Amino acid sequence: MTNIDELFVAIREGDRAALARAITLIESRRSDDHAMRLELLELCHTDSTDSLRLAVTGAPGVGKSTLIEGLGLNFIENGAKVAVLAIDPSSTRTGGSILGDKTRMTNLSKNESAFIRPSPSSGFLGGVAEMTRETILLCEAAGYNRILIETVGVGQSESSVSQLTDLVLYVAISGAGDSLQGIKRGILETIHVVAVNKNDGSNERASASFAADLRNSLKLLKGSGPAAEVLLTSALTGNGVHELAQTIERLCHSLKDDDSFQSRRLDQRRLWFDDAVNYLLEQRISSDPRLFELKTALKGKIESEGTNPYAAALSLVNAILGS
Ligand SMILES: Nc1nc2c(ncn2[C@@H]2O[C@H](COP(=O)(O)OP(=O)(O)O)[C@@H](O)[C@H]2O)c(=O)[nH]1
Ligand SMILES: [Mg+2]
Repeated sequence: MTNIDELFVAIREGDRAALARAITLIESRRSDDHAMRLELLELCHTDSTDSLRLAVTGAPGVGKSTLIEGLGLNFIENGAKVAVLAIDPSSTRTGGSILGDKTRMTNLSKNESAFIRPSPSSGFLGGVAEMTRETILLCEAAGYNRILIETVGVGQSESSVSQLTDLVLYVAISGAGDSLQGIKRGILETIHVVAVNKNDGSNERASASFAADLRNSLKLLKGSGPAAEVLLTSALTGNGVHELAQTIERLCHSLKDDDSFQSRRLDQRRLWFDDAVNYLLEQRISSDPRLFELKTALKGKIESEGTNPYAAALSLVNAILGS
């Protein structure tokens, strides 16, 4: 039996093993851990406003992890504490990417001021978001003030990660078909900074013209608002990484100077509430065989008997309320 108060004190004191244990507790999702989880979250409740939550997204292999190592070390040089959460939806299947991510960040992982947590997404709907929100709060309670969240830029993960973060960094490379057309529109609008990475060796010319194209397209797309900034980086040589870190810090400051930072966080807290209600209702249903059977039966009726979905939902909700 874990003593949550003791665990929390250890987290606050910067004990990384304690933080790792707490995250494991959050991720376990065992129903008998439910009370402990809640207790832990209550303790971490205060939303840290001196932190920056940065999403780092982009296709596999573009250099996100390598760039995070460089960015993280830059932030640390400026006095920050850096937590890296790598969420890879594909890693539950292959297991490979997570190992890859770790080896790309050897210097960062050796640094006293860094905490790296590769997390396979647990696979259930909304799982990435739910677990990550709680993990962010734990890291902030432990004093980490630069939270970098790496996700693979495919599928749903990147749009949900923008709902958990203050800024979104998109990592792209020239060629490889990774043009603007390849980026889904809804995602493009959530991006604050683009790093055109692998700007080294024979790639340099193509990178520069790709970056220019991106700047033009992003300007058109944004209309009157500020367009996402495009920077050239080489995570391998380190060129441009310091400038990228500075740009991110500058954007962070300007967001905090007006209301947008706080209002975005508030929107995210509202969304968390909605997601949590849905999640808890789902849990209630799946932990009660009678409700679970009713739900399955109602779904069957929608398919086979043409039952009205609204009416079916109403009878399920009534059954939950009456149970
Ligand atoms: N030439 C070059 N290679 C890079 C650069 N950044 C990363 N790589 C290499 O690209 C591969 C994938 O990098 P990784 O950081 O794991 O990409 P991720 O899948 O986006 O996290 C590795 O072999 C890196 O060494 C860069 O700026 N230039
Ligand atoms: Mg990676």
